Amino acid sequence: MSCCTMANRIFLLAALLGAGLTASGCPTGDGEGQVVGSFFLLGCDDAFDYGSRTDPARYDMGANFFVGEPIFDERESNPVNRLDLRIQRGGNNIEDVDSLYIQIADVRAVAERFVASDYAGSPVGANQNISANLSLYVTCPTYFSRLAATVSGDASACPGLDAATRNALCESMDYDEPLDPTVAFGPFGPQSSCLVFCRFGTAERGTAVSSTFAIDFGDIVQGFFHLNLMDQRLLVSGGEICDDGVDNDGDGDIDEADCDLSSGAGHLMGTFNFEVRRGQVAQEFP
Ligand SMILES: [Ca+2]
Ligand SMILES: [Ca+2]
Ligand SMILES: [Ca+2]
Repeated sequence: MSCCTMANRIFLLAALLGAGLTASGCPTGDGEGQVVGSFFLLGCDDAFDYGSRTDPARYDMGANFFVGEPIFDERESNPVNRLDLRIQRGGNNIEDVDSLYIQIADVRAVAERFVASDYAGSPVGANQNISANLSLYVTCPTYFSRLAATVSGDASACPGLDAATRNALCESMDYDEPLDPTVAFGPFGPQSSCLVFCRFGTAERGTAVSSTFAIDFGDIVQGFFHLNLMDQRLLVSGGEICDDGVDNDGDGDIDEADCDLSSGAGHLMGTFNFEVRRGQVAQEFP
């Protein structure tokens, strides 16, 4: 971690005393990582499109703000630990930034996968244990929907990844290193929608996961991902989406002619390495 070595803590305490530090001595949002992509988004600002269907635009969030929120969901029969992770540029309210929001519905289920020797990541999509969406209030201010991660019908969400390759990738990952969204990343293919954790709190490969496993404030999360993105409005409409290899409306025909074209699609890739800390709500101007 860039922040939490003892020397850095002392430096930060000296330099930033009273400037919104958390109890651990690190500023809220501290961490490292990248969020880049290649996608199009039509109708950004009346006439302005971000890229086009045939020529997606490159994207770099300039991610520099990383927060997380553990949530204990106390359902009667089956309580479950959830986790929300948020990666942004700057610590403004979500309506004022580009923001990648990753939600884990069942943290223990991710840990169970993580500790397995053949762990190769988790699929990311609307109906998966991990979902993710990208809001773009800076890049595309009039786009009020989101680009959501979705598992494409004709591709496996997570590529094959043997233990040696996975470990080598995790050990050599430089979370500060810029990524090029036009170059293949790690084991991922162009339609992968998958998140591979390199660290997941206290989970340790080869050891059993306790029934109460959770990610808490102060735990480290580290990983890398490749997401297949689609306009969220289309994903929730229940209609047939053209050209995604999925029978979205469940009528038995895949990608039939009576379908809707997405007004935004593409892919996103990235890395993250941070200690889970709560994002403070930015002050509203009086
Ligand atoms: Ca159909
Ligand atoms: Ca149909
Ligand atoms: Ca379809």
